[in-house]
Amino acid sequence: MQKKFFILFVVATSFLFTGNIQNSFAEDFVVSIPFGAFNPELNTPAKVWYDPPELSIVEGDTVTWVNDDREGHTVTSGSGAGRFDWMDAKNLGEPDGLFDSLRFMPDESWSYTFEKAGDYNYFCVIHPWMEGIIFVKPFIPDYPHDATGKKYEQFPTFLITPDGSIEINFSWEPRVIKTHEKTNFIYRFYDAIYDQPLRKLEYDIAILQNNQVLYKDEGAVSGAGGDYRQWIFEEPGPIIVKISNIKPYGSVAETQINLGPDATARLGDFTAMVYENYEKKTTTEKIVQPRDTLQFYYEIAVAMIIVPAIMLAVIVLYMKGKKPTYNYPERKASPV
Ligand SMILES: [Cu+2]
Repeated sequence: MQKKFFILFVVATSFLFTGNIQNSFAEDFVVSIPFGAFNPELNTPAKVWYDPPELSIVEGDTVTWVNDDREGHTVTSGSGAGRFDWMDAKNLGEPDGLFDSLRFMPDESWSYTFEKAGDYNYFCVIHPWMEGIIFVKPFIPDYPHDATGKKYEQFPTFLITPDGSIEINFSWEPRVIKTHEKTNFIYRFYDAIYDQPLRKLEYDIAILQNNQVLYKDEGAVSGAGGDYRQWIFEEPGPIIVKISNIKPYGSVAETQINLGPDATARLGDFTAMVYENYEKKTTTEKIVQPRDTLQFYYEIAVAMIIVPAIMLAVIVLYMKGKKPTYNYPERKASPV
């Protein structure tokens, strides 16, 4: 049983970061080269030379150009001459080598799939005044998914540590992780045999992106019901959240499973993708990790004791200073 989990773990990990995110909702678009496109004077029925001349699509979408004209044309990436530059300066445009349909004849078509976000200018090398542009937006799945784009059918997602002892439930908010925006990673530990929540575990957590450790907390202690960590990513790209070295903290009498001292196989990796934030270009928010929160509360507690204590001391001293001194009249002993 344990071996099986370990194999599953190794297989699952080795599949990471091998493929690109697939846009399974990829769409097909058609751009017509209308009758008369060959004529720069526009004294033909053609109002534009590629129809539509501007098109917005998403990564993975395919555009098909259909030649509805009576002459051969090309769809060639690069900057065209423009109508007046061509007429006045005999500018022929400049291909950039990204894609080129070569000449295709009336009633023929040519397709191209745009895999990467960006703005793509194109033109016809035969009629360099013919220009168009394709705006390719990044594909962002609106469901929780791992770094390869594979959907988490269940979210929070979960895994069982290779030693078969602990189930880690893991999720994050918001579900689409973007740069310059706070992401909250939330996780809970359960014993994998009786499915009971585990409290007070000691563990290490690290957040990695592009082979760099962005955040690391060793010897963290989970609170009741689990724990969380916040992070703001500055760069887009796949991330791994590594939870490892899970150990009992103090006594774990609440559980029926026995967590031995060897924690080497008590770990789990979760992956996700960070996307470029097109609305927000800088980080303005601040994050406070639970550990810092505890520190913060500790400081508040200290302040709550020390501040009144000092005030009390000041008051006492003040009172002492003001204390009226009595001149006790000498008592004369009166004979009884
Ligand atoms: Cu042409």
